[in-house]
Amino acid sequence: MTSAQTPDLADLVVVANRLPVDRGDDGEWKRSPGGLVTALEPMMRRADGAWVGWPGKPDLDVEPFEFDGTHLVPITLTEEDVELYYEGFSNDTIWPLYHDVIAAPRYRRQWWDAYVRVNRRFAEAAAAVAADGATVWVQDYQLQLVPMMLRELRPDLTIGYFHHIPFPAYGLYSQLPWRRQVLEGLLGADVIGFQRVADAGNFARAVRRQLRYDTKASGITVPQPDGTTRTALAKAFPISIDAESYAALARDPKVQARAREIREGLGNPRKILLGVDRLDYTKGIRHRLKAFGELLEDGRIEASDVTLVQVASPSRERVEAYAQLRDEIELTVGRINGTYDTTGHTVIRYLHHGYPREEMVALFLAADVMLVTALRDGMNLVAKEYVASRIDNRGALVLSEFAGAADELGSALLINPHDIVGMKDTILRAIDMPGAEQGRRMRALRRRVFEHDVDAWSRSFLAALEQARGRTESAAHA
Ligand code: GDG
Repeated sequence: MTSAQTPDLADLVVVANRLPVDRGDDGEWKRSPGGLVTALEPMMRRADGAWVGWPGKPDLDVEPFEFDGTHLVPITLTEEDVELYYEGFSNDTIWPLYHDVIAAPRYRRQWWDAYVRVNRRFAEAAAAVAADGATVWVQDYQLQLVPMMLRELRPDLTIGYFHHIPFPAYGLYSQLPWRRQVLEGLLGADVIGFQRVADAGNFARAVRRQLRYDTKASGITVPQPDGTTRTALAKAFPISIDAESYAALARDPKVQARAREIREGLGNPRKILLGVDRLDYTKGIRHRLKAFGELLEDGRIEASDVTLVQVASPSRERVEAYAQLRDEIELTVGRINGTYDTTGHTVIRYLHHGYPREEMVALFLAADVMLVTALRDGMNLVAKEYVASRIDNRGALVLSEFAGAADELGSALLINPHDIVGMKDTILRAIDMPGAEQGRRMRALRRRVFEHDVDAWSRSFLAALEQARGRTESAAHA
């Protein structure tokens, strides 16, 4: 990970809220299962990189260490930082505001102060570990101020930022009391990546309206303190998955046997529907349950024929909106099951757990219909994971237009989850989809996901950063 002259400095630095590892109760570090880790792993190995992030537990103070060929730089967050910066500003202000205020964002000055303070801590750690002229790639909404802070500390760096969640329309964004500071923070990057073309457009519009900077195509002209200007690129780079690793799991005879076992365990219903989400109000789980419950009530699906498996993995449980959502979902599931279950059959198998990847793929293989009904979602990787796992070219994907994945996966059955009548019709269509149509659609979906996998994503982002470096260097020599 060293540059030629200066040991311990990295030429490529990733800065993310979380480190790519978790510490077990035994004190051992383990690679965390998250998508971003898988996404960046090949690139980190190629580049001998460093990764700056929080180790995931409050008040944990550990020295930098090597893990699997990557230099890890842990950032300590106190209990108070976690409450104000992470649960507060990141997940109770920015998250609901950027997901079109599905839940009401809360604006607290104390949370903002903590966000600034913690962003500075990340920026300083990244500045300390980056080699001369290094590339730094900042990840996501918890760290929107880091690009500008880093540029001020280290003007020699090439800085990228990727935004994993939506960027809202200006009419909503403008609610944010610190709307200028956040835009200025992001504009510290040379390349600002978004999931959808619409997100990049919303960002450019906010910049024009708030800061009055010129924007042309993807370029934003940013005035510099010395009176010159530089160009920041704001553009869509839709994230993806390691598609081949899902297909490989789906080919594993043990996973296939497990898929059969899951079906049998549910009493071999004619059709299995599946939802897999973090338990989050953006994912449209309540709307999905409403549509499913009404289909049973209307007699359009036969209770003994169908089971909906809903995995709702525990998430942000200390944030009030999440605790409330869990209560609502569990009440609804209980009501539907109480009405339609028999001693031998359940209509909704609700699972409030996280599962290993093998089990997720077995679930994908067992499911005839995958339901992705997000009210707003940056991308939604689950939709792509289902597609990558269907090596048999079977199954139907019902996908919300409000998930970024809808821009790429046009061969899915697209729905507006607010339109319960439309969603009910589409779920029925998915349940009854003929095999030939499943095959036609699934082949088209798979082609897209395999051609645009996560490696292609990180390569295209880094290529844009390299071009930005070229622009800066030629400007410096002009
Ligand atoms: C954010 C954006 C964007 C879930 N439960 C389990 C489990 N998962 C895995 C899924 C998937 C990942 O977690 C969730 O990714 P999503 O994309 O669906 O959603 P967010 O967590 O909201 O992610 C989103 C993403 O960032 C990337 O940019 O797509 O829009 O909101 O990989 O499979 N994995 C395992 N057990 C579980 O119980 N192993």
